[in-house]
Amino acid sequence: MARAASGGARDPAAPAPPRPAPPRPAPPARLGARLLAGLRAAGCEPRAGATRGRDGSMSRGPAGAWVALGPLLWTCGLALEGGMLYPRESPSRERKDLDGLWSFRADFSDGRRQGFEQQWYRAPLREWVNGVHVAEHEGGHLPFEADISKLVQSGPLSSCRITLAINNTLTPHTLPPGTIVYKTDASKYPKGYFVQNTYFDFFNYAGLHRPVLLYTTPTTYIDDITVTTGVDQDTGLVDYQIFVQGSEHFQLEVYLLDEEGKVVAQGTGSQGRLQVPNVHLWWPYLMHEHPAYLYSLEVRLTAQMAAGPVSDFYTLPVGIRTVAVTERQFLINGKPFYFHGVNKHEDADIRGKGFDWPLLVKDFNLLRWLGANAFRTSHYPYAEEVMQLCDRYGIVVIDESPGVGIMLVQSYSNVSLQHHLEVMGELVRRDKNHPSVVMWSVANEPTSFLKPAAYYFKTLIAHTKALDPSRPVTFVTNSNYEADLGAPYVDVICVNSYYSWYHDYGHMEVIQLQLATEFENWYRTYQKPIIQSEYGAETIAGFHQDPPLMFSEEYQKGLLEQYHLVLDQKRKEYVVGELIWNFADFMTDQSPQRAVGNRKGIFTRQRQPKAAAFLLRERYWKLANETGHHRSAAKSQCLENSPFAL
Ligand code: GCB
Repeated sequence: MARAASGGARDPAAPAPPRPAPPRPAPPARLGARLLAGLRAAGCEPRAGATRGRDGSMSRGPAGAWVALGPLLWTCGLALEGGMLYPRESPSRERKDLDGLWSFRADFSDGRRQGFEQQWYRAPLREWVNGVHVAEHEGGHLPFEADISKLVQSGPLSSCRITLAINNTLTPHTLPPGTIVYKTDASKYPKGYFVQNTYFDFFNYAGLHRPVLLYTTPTTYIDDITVTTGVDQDTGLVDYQIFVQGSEHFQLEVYLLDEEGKVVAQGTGSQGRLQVPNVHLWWPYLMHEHPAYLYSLEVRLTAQMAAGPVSDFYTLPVGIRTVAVTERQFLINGKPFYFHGVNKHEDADIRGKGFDWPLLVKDFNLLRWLGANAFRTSHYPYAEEVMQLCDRYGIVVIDESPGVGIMLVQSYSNVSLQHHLEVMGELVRRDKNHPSVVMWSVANEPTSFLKPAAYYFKTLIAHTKALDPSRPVTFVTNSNYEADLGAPYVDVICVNSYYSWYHDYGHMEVIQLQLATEFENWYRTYQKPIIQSEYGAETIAGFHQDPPLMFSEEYQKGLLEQYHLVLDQKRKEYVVGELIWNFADFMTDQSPQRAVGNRKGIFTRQRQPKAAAFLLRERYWKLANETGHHRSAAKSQCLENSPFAL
């Protein structure tokens, strides 16, 4: 048990004593290999099968037992052990990025279908170090890690081989769900022909999409930190809880530093409350003259081990802010917040879904150019580095799980629900400390009118709230307001609609009536704030038509303008946000409805603006000036001149 578990926050009125210099850390003794998500359990040609380790160590042990115990056992037993702090360098920790080109090996052997015949896809993703199996994980997008201290060799000539086997098959019980369908008509398909079906609209890229990191900690180390924040008049409150692994005998010191590096509060012990007088709150972009204020929480651990003292240091960025929902409003720091932003995808030319810093910086510059203050991580958790930039730039996030395409009745089974609960646990564990995250979304457009959806969403939402009582929870619906069985459990109604796009083609004149009626129906039924979580039109950049025809830039603009007329009325009542579909064009499966991907972006896939980007820019800056709580902001073409440039 942790020692010194009581609060121990210092008197906020007393001046902060100088911090003692960090004690000299003991040499790092524990090596953790962290495979930071991107291990998307989706997407490659199923015929490529699971990628095999170079050592060929794909043998599965007693297959029957695996199938019988299946994902439930693995997710329950393994997924939530320990914390998932982002690996950072510190005086006691080293971090090495293993980015680059790995030796990929697709299986072209005669037995390559074995995996499908024996249903290996029911098993999680696996990882070996120097031929020893160290970890497995089910599901993509969220990080997992393993302690590999005992396996790495020491000495100048030794090398360390890390092997990953990634199984990209989607089943009705994975997230997202999918099905493997065998085509048995011998007149049309060769023997054994099958396809992977999915129920979502983005390309299912295979492989590793995010960094693989190797990092060290001392043998006794800070394993997890949970921070929740509050405000009492002009005093900020930071409640912290720290988990330590490796010893029960340790001391913890905690310092909160402002942006100038000055200690503004300090405490000791595994949990406590820090009080920050004259607090600088974390405000969203364009809601304050100094948005996104981040403090640093420095945690110092010292433990007495048989071999001598051990120290560990970890610094967590902390934004102090509150989030609340009323019948008609979404409040940040007690002030009404209106989401004017976008839905995104992790997608671009060349990189596909792969994480890319320059792309990320470009996207954030475009968001700021646009005057967007929010986005939804449609339709899966984004890389941790994205969330860190949101914290830094004040971009508010609706953090969505990979619960997209939940269509089939089988996907509401207990096996599926158990996995979904586990995934929400992993998501909350990873993103709980980000001030930018203001709401969890457990799913996108499920068949929430099906009978089992009621129990499924009731359980899932209650579980997510229990994991994190500090944030509202939603899922994004496109079901009819009367038929939706999950809506009673959400805090905010998030509705997608495509008036004059997927029906009433070309008839923009019906949008206002249909949209206003829909809002009124939802509000009358639930008295909860509403977000227009998707709307948009497919547009090929450079297509022009007057009068506006579908797929032209003029049609996209015209359709958005019709939506805006209604949004402008209803935002005075209970509509609290609008998120365009989509920030940029993105790749999808091939179909007659998609002309090389989904073209509903207001930017092209190469991040060039369509006419709609300029329209939205006008609107978002106007909204910022109306709804922000600061002196009027002049939008500028060039970010350096912007009052909000960082
Ligand atoms: C939706 C989905 C999104 C699609 C979009 C579209 O409702 O949530 O994933 O890409 O519609 O363009 O059809």
